[in-house]
Amino acid sequence: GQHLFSSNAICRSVDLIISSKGQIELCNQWLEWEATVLQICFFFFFFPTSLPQEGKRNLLVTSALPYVNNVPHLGNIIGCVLSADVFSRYGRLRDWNMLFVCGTDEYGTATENKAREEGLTPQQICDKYHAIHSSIYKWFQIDFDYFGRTTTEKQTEIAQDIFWRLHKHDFLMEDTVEQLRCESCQRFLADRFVEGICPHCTYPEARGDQCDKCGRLINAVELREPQCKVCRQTPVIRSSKHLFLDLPKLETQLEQWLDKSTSTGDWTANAKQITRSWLRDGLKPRCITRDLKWGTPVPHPDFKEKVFYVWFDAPIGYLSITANYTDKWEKWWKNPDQVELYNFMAKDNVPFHSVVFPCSLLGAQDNYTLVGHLVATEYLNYEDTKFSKSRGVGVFGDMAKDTNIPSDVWRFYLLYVRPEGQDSAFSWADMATKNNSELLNNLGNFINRAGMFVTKFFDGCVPVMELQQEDKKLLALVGWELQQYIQLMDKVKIRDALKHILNISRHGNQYIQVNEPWKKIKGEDTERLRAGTVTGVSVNIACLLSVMLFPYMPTVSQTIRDQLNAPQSIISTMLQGNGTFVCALSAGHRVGTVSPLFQKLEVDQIEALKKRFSGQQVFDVYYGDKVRALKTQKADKAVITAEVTKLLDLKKQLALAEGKSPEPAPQKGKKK
Ligand SMILES: *[C@@H]1O[C@H](CO)[C@@H](O)[C@H](O)[C@H]1NC(C)=O
Ligand SMILES: *[C@@H]1O[C@H](CO)[C@@H](O)[C@H](O)[C@H]1NC(C)=O
Ligand SMILES: *[C@@H]1O[C@H](CO)[C@@H](O)[C@H](O)[C@H]1NC(C)=O
Ligand SMILES: *[C@@H]1O[C@H](CO)[C@@H](O)[C@H](O)[C@H]1NC(C)=O
Ligand SMILES: CC(=O)N[C@H]1CO[C@H](CO)[C@@H](O)[C@@H]1O
Repeated sequence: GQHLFSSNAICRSVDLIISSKGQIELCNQWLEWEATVLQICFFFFFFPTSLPQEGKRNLLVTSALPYVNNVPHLGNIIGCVLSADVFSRYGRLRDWNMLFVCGTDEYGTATENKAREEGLTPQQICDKYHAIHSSIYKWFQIDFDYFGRTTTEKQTEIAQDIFWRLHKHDFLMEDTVEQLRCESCQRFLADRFVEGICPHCTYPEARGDQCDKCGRLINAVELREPQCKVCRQTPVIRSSKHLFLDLPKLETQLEQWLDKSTSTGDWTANAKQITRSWLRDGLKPRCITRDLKWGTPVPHPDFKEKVFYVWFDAPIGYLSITANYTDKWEKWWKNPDQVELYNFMAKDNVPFHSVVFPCSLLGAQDNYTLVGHLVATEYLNYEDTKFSKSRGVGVFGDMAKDTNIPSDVWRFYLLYVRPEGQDSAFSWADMATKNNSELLNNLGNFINRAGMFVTKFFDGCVPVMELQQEDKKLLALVGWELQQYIQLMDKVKIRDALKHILNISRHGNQYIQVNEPWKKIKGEDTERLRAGTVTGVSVNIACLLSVMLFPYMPTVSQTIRDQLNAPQSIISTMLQGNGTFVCALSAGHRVGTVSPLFQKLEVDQIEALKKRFSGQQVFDVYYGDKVRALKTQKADKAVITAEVTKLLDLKKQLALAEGKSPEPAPQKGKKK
């Protein structure tokens, strides 16, 4: 039968009791061999193969394109880029051929507006925020093959090509739309630039797309007493001709393809359910054009003044970003037989990836690679409330590094509470507990003890192992956990798989506790041999853990491998079998300098952080409400201005008291 692990792998050297001289020779052999492996790895890591290969699993991984003018918060990071990063790192461990692309989504009204606010051009805004995004993801060690942007020539070229193909195959239709136009600003108003009285609940500050009070969707022209948000003038209704994608005409084809994709691929339950409910309601034609300037121009002569609407344009960004990475991008995107496409996102993005974008590609009829695996997270809350872009509640990507908590620890905790299957919450107290109990006392403690025993009791060389029943039992357990990990990771159950890593070190700690190698080392020869076996087994498990941790905590993984002086090759070989335990550190292998991996997160430190990140929230909510109330009562402008000034002043004081440079709260962004 198939064994969970091959017990003879770890005890290859069981019957070879090597003299101390022999051990040293073995160490030297290892070193030479490692040098060669290092060179080979160097070659592969720095000149990555970027094209699909015959006979390999070729995985194209995307994470939803973050909107450029927001600073992403922790919820955004775990939902898209971090989850995709863990999976693509795992894919490399499995020796699959991976391409991981992402980039900033840069067109649209929100950018135009931000540019106006900051007195810059839209392109300058994009440049500025693209750099902010890049640096945040770099700090979080998100290892994209390419992080691009949508404001490129490739985007125009590919979006227009798809447009003309849809046009040629008769999947576009024209219709007239009534829109609000502000005559004094000389432009059509996007939904979020109009405010007025909600036609349903009479809330006075409803937006053009939705009412914040009653939550109902609104058509901007239905608002009572609409106002342009920029100049406060009353807009007029104008009709304008637009192009629509004929989704009803593509529905049958879409359903056929969905049946196949959802039954053979890994679609999360929420992705399937959201998609089903869209189809159940029947598809309606969707407008793909907008009266804006900042966008991909519509090439049709009758629609010269218009650009593509972002939902049509943005997913095409995956293709154009790949095109900016390699001229042979079509080998990834027009290769449905060889390439498997994984899309990562938060659940609000599902319909665009499961219905709308696939329809664009199906209608364009150019043999595109369609999504085979759709991985959607639920929402991550902040403490017991919601992350709020507009109110600045929660931790945003650029603040994480100011906490002095290492990026690996952030990654660990976010992945530990990943909203996989249900909503979850980020909590400071819980983060401290997990930091101290799981990372420090469990994982870190086991790996550190294993390494320290080798250093202290065996002069830094892995001792000879003679496996007994108890050791084999442990290895069977470890092999089982490893196999669960592989099966879960293959299915993108990132959070569940992490628990198996922690359980391996839990088993390891118990094993050390029961066998007490620190006592046995002082005993008779048989006792000393026993201490050696326990140490050798433990340090090999630590080595396995360093590989299993690589997707989650890349720096810690590297630190462990450095400390154990483990061959670099284990990263690309250890998980290729499925659940086979490999003895990477044979008797005689010399380890490096071993030191603790983690530090304790102290209670007062956590309390201070918690206070710091909720301070802004308190001020914003309190004073924000006050200002809004005054506005509603139509208070004197001077009174409102005074309150706003006070709010800004208080925030500045707060920031100074916390030793930060005062910065404006991150702005609310578009919902995608
Ligand atoms: C896209 O590629 C072109 C040419 O390779 C390069 O000049 C440009 O900077 C790239 N653009 C982005 C946004 O990376
Ligand atoms: C689509 O691409 C695949 C390669 O992935 C190829 O085998 C197939 O013939 C192509 N189909 C069409 C209709 O071009
Ligand atoms: C891991 O170990 C804990 C504690 O022993 C146990 O409660 C849990 O069920 C285990 N988890 C998995 C995924 O095996
Ligand atoms: C394990 O590998 C064998 C072949 O090496 C394969 O047949 C089997 O399906 C794999 N099992 C899992 C659970 O991946
Ligand atoms: C165990 C662990 O990861 N500890 C981390 C907790 O947070 C502190 C920051 O204060 C880090 O230095 C530790 O590494």
